[in-house]
Amino acid sequence: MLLIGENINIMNKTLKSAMKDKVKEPIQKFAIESQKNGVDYLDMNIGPARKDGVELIKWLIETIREVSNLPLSIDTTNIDAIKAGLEVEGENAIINSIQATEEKMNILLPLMKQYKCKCIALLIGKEGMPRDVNERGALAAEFSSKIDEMGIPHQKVLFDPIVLPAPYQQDQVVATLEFMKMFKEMFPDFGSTCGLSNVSNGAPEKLRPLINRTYFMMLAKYGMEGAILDAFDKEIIDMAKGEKETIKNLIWKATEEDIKLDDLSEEEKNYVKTVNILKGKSLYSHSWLKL
Ligand code: THG
Repeated sequence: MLLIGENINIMNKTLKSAMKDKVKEPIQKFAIESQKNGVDYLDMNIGPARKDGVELIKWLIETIREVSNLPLSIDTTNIDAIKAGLEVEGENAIINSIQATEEKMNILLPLMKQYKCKCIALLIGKEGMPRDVNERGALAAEFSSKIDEMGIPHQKVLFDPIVLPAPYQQDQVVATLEFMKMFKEMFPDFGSTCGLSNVSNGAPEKLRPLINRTYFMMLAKYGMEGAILDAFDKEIIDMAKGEKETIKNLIWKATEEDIKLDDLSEEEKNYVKTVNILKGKSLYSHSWLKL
């Protein structure tokens, strides 16, 4: 599993002001904590960063490099900022991300080739978010043929099938699972990843880790090879590293068949109920564990 810590992101209020005022300490604290918990990469999410993106990404890399040697994922749509990041980090970096539009692929794939780095291929096309499994498949096919045209090795590309929030778009949560079922067969030597925490956006804060962990294991059952995830949730990292075998097996079983709740512990019941939401068997509501 390739684990990318999501926590250095401009949506976080503390880090947003730290990035604005160039205060290193909170960012370094997040980097140290993420590395301690065992992620493989750190995502630097600076949003669109239309102004000052170049300066910001350079400063962020410098700041992180004082405390961590983990490779970095450059998460922005600002092309100059991506270039500036690659200039420093070279082939160790991941471009997060490249959308499946002619314009983005034509600009970013040559950069990827030049720096020999990895990229995340985001399954969003010129018409925006995919609406079902077939649209995801069509976008992946377009991306894949462009990659071959450019002579880029498949191993350098991590497909992101787009994870959407269960509280608002439960059908898309199911569609992404369905897509993963056929992904490995259609695109055997490409990698995969996803913005895992999207799935629990809008759910009660305390229950988000339960949703994230459950969905990650369900995706993994169908071949998902990593995620951009909450590095402060030590349990999800342990699970990804195979240290929660019993829970993982229960999640896998519940993904395939309907399981009786009667003989299960409280913790096990919660995982099975959450699987039932994420596979579309029960309708999402904030109180799904109480039903
Ligand atoms: N695919 C790819 N990259 C991505 C995403 C994706 N990058 C951004 C995002 N989606 C993944 N990263 C996050 C980071 C934070 C949260 C969700 C996804 C998150 N944060 C809390 C919130 O917004 O409520 C708390 C913010 C905070 O305090 O940190 O949920 O899909 N390729």
